[in-house]
Amino acid sequence: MDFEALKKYSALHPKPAGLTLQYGTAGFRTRAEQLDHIMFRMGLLAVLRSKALVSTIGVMVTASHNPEEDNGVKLVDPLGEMLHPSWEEYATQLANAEEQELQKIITEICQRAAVDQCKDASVFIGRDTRPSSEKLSQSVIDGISVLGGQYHDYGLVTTPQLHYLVCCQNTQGQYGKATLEGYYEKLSKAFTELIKQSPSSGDSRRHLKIDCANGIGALKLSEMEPYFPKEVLIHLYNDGTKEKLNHFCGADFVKVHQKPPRGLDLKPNERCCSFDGDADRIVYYYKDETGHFHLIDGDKIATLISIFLKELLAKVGQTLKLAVVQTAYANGSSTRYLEETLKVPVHCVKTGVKHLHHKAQEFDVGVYFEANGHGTTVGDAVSDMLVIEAILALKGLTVQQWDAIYTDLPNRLLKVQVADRRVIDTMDAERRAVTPPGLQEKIDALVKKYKLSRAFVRPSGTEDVVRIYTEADTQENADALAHEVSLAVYHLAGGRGAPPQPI
Ligand code: 16G
Ligand code: MG
Repeated sequence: MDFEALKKYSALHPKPAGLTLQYGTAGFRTRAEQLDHIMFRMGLLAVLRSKALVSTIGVMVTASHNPEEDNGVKLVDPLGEMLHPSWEEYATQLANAEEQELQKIITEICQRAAVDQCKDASVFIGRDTRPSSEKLSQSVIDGISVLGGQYHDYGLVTTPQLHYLVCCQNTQGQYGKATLEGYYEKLSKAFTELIKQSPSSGDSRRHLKIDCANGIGALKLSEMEPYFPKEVLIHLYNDGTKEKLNHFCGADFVKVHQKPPRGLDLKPNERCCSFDGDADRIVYYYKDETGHFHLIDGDKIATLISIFLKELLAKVGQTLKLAVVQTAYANGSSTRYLEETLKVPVHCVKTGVKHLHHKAQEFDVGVYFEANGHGTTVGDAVSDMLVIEAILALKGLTVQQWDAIYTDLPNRLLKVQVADRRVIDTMDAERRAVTPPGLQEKIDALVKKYKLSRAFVRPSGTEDVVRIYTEADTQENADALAHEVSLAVYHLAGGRGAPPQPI
């Protein structure tokens, strides 16, 4: 390795003094102006990972649903999966090293991870539409180049497209062609085959309104449109030409606020969906005749897909093992429906796609979704949308009928600022708090006061806050319980600022 060049180039990507960042649930994420050195260093790390596995590695520059001013970066492993957790620690070490320590840290990683420095390195790069993304991806390229790695810059792509491209490359094309055209062809071919079998095909066109969060999804869906079968008509909103990314729109906004995005004119009973800023999340929704908004989240998407797959397996007389993987945020009604009515085993794991993905791999057919709309492959809003549209067409279901499969329990999500969120440690897939002492006992006592209730708290992996989730028989009770739990967190876990106010 040319450590002189490393010294020279790392000085061009200086680390702001005193800044420490963690490789979190989905990589590094913070204000864009703090990330230049991180990008350069993740270029370095991608080269090391590529040499260690003798495979192509992906680097995606995006901050997903965060505000436009933020940015972030995550690494993609050879089969299009999230970076293996054993390397997250190396990422954090490299990110936080002082400039003069970089050489030492790289040498250490090479030793600990048995990196053969003589191997070639190959990295695929992609980025979202944020104004800061292009320059930041150049810094990734500097990091790759300084360690002698080869790269292919795919430019503007969705996060799942980069995952796909990396997987194709490492399976020598078995998974598909490592081009965007290959991605569009693969998905639309599968979709066309499926929808051909639907009873209504030919006589009616399916309309779908899509809120693209003013992000990359709009660009890529327009590119893909010519590949769609003529039965499907998509209408794109929030395409990024007028408004800011994720601003009052996108899957996260719709899920958190339980209301339609700005910029999409919602007519009664029309089927609509929202992507997030890098198009790896999707939620559906509609408005009924009385103007009432109905959210169809990741749990209901998982349920629809499971019903379909279960019927399919029964039809072909297969005894393959089907299971659904959820997190603690899954609505209690969805879990009950899946287990008791559909009789499909459900597993609960920690928040974050990598945990769900890992668990799902234990079954012949594993369906996984987070309530927030991340699911199936590494979460691909486009492929998820296509599978949903195909299933609805095949089963002849309207959006209202889909929604009526079960009724969500009223719920509330809150966050509380504390001095150090690490004082909260959890177990049982984040459903119980082990520390601070007394907190779980207090939550248990509060939960007992309400019907059909449930509550848990966990430190966020992406923001400096503690998250609180509650469910109960009525919205008033879910809100009251959430408020009481937030007070308990505030008092027992070192709350900062003014105490939480009732909702
Ligand atoms: C990240 C995760 C997402 C998770 C969220 C939780 C991926 C690709 N993304 O966005 O799955 O739901 O973090 O955020 O894994 P939190 O820890 O702040 O609640
Ligand atoms: Mg995302």
